[in-house]
Amino acid sequence: MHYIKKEFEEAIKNIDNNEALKQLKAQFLGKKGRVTELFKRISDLGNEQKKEFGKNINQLKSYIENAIKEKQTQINEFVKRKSLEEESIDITLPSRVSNFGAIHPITKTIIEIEDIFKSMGFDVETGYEIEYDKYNFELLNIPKEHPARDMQDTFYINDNVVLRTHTSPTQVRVMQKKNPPVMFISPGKVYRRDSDITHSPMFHQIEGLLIDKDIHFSDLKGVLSEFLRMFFGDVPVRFRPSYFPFTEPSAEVDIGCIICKGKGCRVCSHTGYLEVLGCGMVHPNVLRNVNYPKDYNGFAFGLGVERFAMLKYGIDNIKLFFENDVRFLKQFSF
Ligand code: FA5
Repeated sequence: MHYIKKEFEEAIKNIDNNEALKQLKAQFLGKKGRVTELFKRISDLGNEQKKEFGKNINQLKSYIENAIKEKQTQINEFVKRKSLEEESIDITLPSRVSNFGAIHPITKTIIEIEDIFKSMGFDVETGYEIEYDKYNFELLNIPKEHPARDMQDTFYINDNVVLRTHTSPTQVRVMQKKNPPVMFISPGKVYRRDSDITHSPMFHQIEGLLIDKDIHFSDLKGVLSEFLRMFFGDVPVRFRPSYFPFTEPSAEVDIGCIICKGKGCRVCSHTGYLEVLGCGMVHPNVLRNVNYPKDYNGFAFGLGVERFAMLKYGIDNIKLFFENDVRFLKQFSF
C-alpha cells in the first residue's frame, strides 16, 4: 500500500492540467484503479486483517481524493491567473482610428456660401428640380421660340415639363407666394445637356434675389463684392456687361485669376480674370408676371457651386466631385 502512495505522489507532482489530473484520478480511484483493486483483495483476508487492511485502504483513498482536490484548485487558479494576464488591457497602446464620414466638398461649399448670405440677412428657400416650362422659362421673360432658350441645353420630360436648367424659377415661385420685400438665396441641383472637364449634366447653383423699394445697381455691386471677398479673400472683382432675359441691365462678375494671380494663364485664357456668376437688376416683365407693385424693384444673381469649389480648392476636373473616390473626398474631411 505504501508503494501505491509513493507512486501517486510521484505522478501528481508533474501534473499541471485538468485532463492529466482526470487520467490520474481514473488510474488510482477508477473502476479498475490501483486503490479499487486493493478493495477486491479484502475478501482473501482473515477477519482481523480485514479490519486493519480496510482502514488503511480508506485512509489511502481519502488521502488521494484530498490531494486531487487540492491539485484541482491549484490548476484552476493557475488557469485563471494566466487568462487574466493574457487578456489584460495595455492602456499605453495608441487607440484605433475610426473611419469617420465627411461632408462632401459641394455640400461644404453650399453651407459656406449660405452662411455668408445668412449673415447679411438673406433667408434660404428651396425650389423644384422637376419644373414647368412656364417657371423655368416663360415667367422669366423667356417665351417659347425665344433665342435665349438655346443658351441652356434642356432635358425635356414633355412639352411642358423640364429638369430645371437653373435655380432662377425659384425667384418666381417665392415671389408668387410672398409679398415684397423679399431677400433670399436658394441652392439646389440643376440639369443641362452639357459635359466636359468644367461642365456636368447635373450641377448645383445658388440663386439670390432681393426685392425692396429703392434698390440700385450699386446695392447689387456692394452685396456681391462683399460676398466674394468673404468667400475668396482679398481678390479683385470686376463687373462686365452681359445679357440675361430676366435681368436688365445684366452683368457677369469676374474675380482676379486665383491660379496666376492676374498675370494670365491657361485657366483664365490669359485674361487674368475668371467668370464666377451672372447677375442683374430684375427685369420689369418678371416683376409684372408676379403682380408685384410698381414701386418695388431689386436684383438677382446666380452662381455655379462647382465652379466656386473648383476655384477655392484648386480642382481641375468637375467629374472628381461625382466619382465618389474616397481618396479624393477624404481630403476635404477637415
Ligand atoms: C444662369 O443660369 C442664370 N440663371 C444666372 C442668373 C441668375 C443671372 C439671376 C442673372 C440673374 P449661366 O447659364 O451663366 O446663368 O449659369 C450660371 C453658372 O452656372 C455659370 O457661371 C457656371 O459657373 C455654372 N454652370 C453652367 N453650366 C454648367 C455646367 N454644365 N456644369 C457646371 N456648372 C455650370
